[in-house]
Amino acid sequence: MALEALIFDVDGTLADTERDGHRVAFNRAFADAGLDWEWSVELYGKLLAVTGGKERIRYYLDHFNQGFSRPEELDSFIAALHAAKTDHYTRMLAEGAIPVRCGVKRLLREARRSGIRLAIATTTTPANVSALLQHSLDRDAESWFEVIAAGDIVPAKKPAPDIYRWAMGRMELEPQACIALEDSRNGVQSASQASIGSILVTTNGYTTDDDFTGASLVIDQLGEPGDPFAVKMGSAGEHRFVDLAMLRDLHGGNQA
Ligand code: XBP
Ligand code: MG
Repeated sequence: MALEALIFDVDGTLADTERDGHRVAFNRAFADAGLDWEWSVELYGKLLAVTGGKERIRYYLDHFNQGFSRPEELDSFIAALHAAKTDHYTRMLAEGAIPVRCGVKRLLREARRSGIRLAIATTTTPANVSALLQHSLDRDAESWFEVIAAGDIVPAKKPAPDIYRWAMGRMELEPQACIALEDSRNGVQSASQASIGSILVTTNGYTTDDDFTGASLVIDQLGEPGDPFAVKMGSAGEHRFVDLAMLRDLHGGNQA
């Protein structure tokens, strides 16, 4: 089946948002609430095992801060903390704190010119996606994507396949017509369980040692002409940076 659509993950894939974005915003929200919690770079790497900010806070309490005396209404306590975190995070993005990753702008521009359909499938909160697209990519970038599937729109977050299924359902697309672009093991599992066979991974500092079973190709970045990617798993043939020709070859190879 011909390649019809690219479905992008957000955090770690479009931009390296976790260490200096989300993590910092969580810590600011904790401080505002008078909590002495401090998520270090190292601890946050462990917490990333769980996707979703609210789910991550709960995982932290269950496994890394069992001594914390929990309020009776734990769900609303976590929801309020998370809402404050989202405010901090979107404000950071509005200040231009996080650029998109190498090659992202170029690839999206080429995809739009060629008429390839674009979508987003992410675990993060919708307001975070809007802020990142608007401030780090382009003022109109939200309109580049036919579907933005994000956050609590599905009850089960990645690695569950639901968010990819939701996006493809909205676009009436078969998984065989799509490529998923991801950065993490949870993301690859989500796309793979949604029957997407073509999965391109660009790793980042937190995911470099993940198990990417199910991915078609794992590289360190999309790259640019003159700034090639390094291949970590699979084969990119003669390609040195990710463009549509490369993605079509990757997708075609997967159909064989
Ligand atoms: C990444 C996530 C999110 C973010 C934090 O999603 O797991 O939870 O870390 O954002 P993806 P929220 O890689 O699928 O883009 O606090 O809004 O959940
Ligand atoms: Mg990701």
